[in-house]
Formats: sequence, C-alpha cells, structure tokens
Amino acid sequence: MKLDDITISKAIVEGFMEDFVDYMDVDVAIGGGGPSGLTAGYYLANEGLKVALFERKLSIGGGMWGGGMMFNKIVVQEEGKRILDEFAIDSQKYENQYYVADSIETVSTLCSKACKAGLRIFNLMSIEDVMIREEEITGLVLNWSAVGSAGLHVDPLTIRSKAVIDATGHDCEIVKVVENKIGPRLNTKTGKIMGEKPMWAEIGEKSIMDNTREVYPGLYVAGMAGNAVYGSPRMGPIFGGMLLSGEKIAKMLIEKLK
Ligand code: 48F
Repeated sequence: MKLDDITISKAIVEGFMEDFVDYMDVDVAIGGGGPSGLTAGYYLANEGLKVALFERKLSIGGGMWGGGMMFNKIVVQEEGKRILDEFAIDSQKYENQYYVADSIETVSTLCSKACKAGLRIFNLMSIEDVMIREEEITGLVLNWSAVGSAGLHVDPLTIRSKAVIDATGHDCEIVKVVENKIGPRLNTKTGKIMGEKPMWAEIGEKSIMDNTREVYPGLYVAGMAGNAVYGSPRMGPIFGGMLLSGEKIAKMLIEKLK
C-alpha cells in the first residue's frame, strides 16, 4: 500500500475537528488533568455523561508523575486503596494503613481507563475565562496553551457545559477567574478564595472531602483546588484524597444531572 502524506494530515485534522465540535456542548467540563480531574472524568463518563477534560500541558497527570520530590512513588491511605483496586493499580502495603504505588502506573492507568470509559481529553488547551449567564457558570473559554506562552494576542473560543469542575490543583485557576471577574461572591466563609495552608497531610486529607463542593452556581471544585479555595492545608505526595475527591464530585454531579 502506498502512503499519502496528505491523507494522513486530513485524517488528523478531520478527526480532531469532529471531536472538538461535538464536545463544544457537554454535560460536564473538567479543567485540569491531574489525579482528581481524571478520576472525576472516569466516574462521570462511566455513567454515560458527556464529559470533556481540558489540560494545559502536553502530558496528562498533573503533579502525580513525580511522586514526592521526583521519587516516582505515591502513598495512598486505606480509604483511597479502594479506588486503586477498582482501577486494578498495584500497590504494596507499607506499615499499617499506608500503601505505596508506582506513580507512572497510576497516572497511565487512570488516563487509559478514563478514556476507555468515554472521557474526551483535550490537551494543550488552557482555560482562560468562563461563560456566566444569569449568575451561573455555563461554560469555559479556551485557547491553545501555545498562544499564551508565545504572548500572542489571539481571541479564545467558548464551549458550553451544564457543570464545570475546577481540578486545576494548587492554583485553582477557574475559581480565580470567577473571583477576579465578579468579586467576592463565592460559597466560602469570606466569599473569596481563602488560600492554601502549609503542609499537613492529616488535616489536608481530612478536609478535602468537605472542600469538594459547589463553590459558585455551576462551578465545582475537586482535588487540591478545593483545599486552596476553602483555606485548608496541602498534603504533599499522599494521593488518596485526590482520588476520593474526584469520585465524590462525580457522584454529586451524576445525582444532579441524571
Ligand atoms: O496539580 P494537579 O495534579 O491537581 P490535583 O488533581 O492533584 C494535586 C496533586 O497532584 C498534588 C497534591 C497531592 O497531595 O497536592 O499537587 O488537585 O493537576 C492540575 C492540572 O491542571 C492543569 C495543570 O497543568 C495540571 O495538569 N491546569 C492548571 N491550570 C489550568 C490547567 C488551566 N487554566 N487550563 C487547563 N489546565
């Protein structure tokens, strides 16, 4: 068989455009492809919801690849082990209640199972704004990450969604946009982003479940973004809370949207 370079190019462009146009109107849009975003995407897509995840970087996985300080292992506590098992990710017991897993296996398996469940991931796109209609978040405003890094003045494009999850990690970038644009009207004690507190795994992991919630009509937070928005500590390379937070936000939205 003779290979035609133009046919290869057309296959890529047409395949991508078909997906991108299709996913301009979704049930749930997730910002950020770290462990919480991927886990949320898996459970939502598994229920048959139409879900798109937008990730700024080339690679999916956020802060998980490098484990702790580039030692590529992660720790998960007893509660989070259930989710590792559900994804068939291997883990070894390390003392009572602590389990160690390979960060590469964890990220790649989360990503693969989420895609197979029907999550559509768009990488290399940055969320730079939100769509708000009648005091409710109704979509995301996107641009190629390369546009931002090159400092180009190029207008973005918009997608519509019934719910948005901010899973952008420590920087809680989507909530930050909302706070900047509409002022202190978030569902927090101060109405503003309360800011992440110093490392404390015990409290950070406990509070993340409470912090996984709707922060503004139509806008939900999961993972480290929840702790940053609600003023709780970071927890470092223990990842059970990220997986459980992703699962919790998915359950909330499945109940709401189905
Ligand atoms: O940071 P990240 O892994 O978030 P997470 O799911 O997990 C946190 C842990 O990795 C770790 C921790 C564990 O205890 O504290 O930090 O809460 O993944 C966030 C992803 O969001 C992307 C970013 O590149 C990363 O992959 N991201 C951030 N801002 C944007 C974005 C944006 N504006 N648009 C698109 N993607």
